[in-house]
Amino acid sequence: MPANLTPQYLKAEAEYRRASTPEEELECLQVMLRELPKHKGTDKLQAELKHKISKAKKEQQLGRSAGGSRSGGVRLPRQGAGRALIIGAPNAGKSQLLASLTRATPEVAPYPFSTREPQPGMMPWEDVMVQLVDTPPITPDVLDPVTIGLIRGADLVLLLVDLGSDEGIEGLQAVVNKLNTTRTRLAKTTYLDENDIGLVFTKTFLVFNKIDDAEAADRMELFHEFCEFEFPEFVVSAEQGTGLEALRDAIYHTMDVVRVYTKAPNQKQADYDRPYTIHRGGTLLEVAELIHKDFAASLKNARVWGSQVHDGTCVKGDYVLHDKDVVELHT
Ligand SMILES: Nc1nc2c(ncn2[C@@H]2O[C@H](COP(=O)(O)OP(=O)(O)OP(=O)(O)O)[C@@H](O)[C@H]2O)c(=O)[nH]1
Ligand SMILES: [Mg+2]
Repeated sequence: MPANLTPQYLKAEAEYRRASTPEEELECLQVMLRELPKHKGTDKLQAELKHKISKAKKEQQLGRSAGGSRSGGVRLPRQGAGRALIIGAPNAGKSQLLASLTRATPEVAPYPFSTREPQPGMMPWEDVMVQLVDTPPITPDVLDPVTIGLIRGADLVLLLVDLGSDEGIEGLQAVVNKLNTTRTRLAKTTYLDENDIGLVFTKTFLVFNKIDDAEAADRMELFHEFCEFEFPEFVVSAEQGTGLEALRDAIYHTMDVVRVYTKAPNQKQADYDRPYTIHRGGTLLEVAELIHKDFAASLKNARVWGSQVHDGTCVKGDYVLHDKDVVELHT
């Protein structure tokens, strides 16, 4: 990706990955093109964006949905500080992981293909929530287009490895190989291919599950002998809880958000029950937008209490927030 991309570009790019209609896609592409710094180094990307825009316009005129990679009309609203998607081969323990990290109650079963639809749950981390989504299994023969759409739009993918079975490594490789035949891939960080922005890479953790199994350690050793993946690795027992707290922390920190508490001008105490979360580097205006669309337009200034400012400092909409800032907005 070229350097000096504006926050607006990056925001539009994230929304582009999540777009579920040609209209949304077109809107994001137009913002990306407008925000892209125009110089020799971005020639290719400019051309690619223009190409995508004209394609999206044509598709819109024809009233067709864009490509086969969208989430197939399934609407799973995003909630909380971000979304991590649980994927893997059949029986790897995906649903058990969702059940152990959230209050959701998916079907956990000792036979494969028990999950048929994506299912969300909210994972608490301190006083905020991250959305986790369980998905149907991926095999050499089966990959639900809905799952592909969800991978594209996720902030993080948790790729589960079944250490409870001798077929676990094979199952994992099948998942990665299957995705490599699509335009949605797993990677160490999230990005779009500069020469082909339809090719999306989503940040992935490799999660070894069922470490409580008697042969799990041997299987993991075998894995490291034969496989090389660049993903950060976690070792857990979703069933018994081993390693889950380290995983929970890493999931939250990957969302790269800060918490902001709001306080009404006539109140002494901030509302500490319900922080807003915005991406690190985000401004006061973004918080105002989260509270209410009209709020951002009418925002005059705000007072801030936090670790980086004197208590009650008066700031404008472009103020960059820090974790646990308290803000009092004035319109
Ligand atoms: N020993 C052990 N068994 C586990 C663990 N996690 C899940 N299991 C078992 O593995 C089996 C499959 O678990 P599920 O969570 O249903 O697996 P899944 O990946 O959702 O399976 P599908 O939805 O069919 O793809 C169940 O019998 C679970 O009890 C674990 O950490 N240790
Ligand atoms: Mg399941």
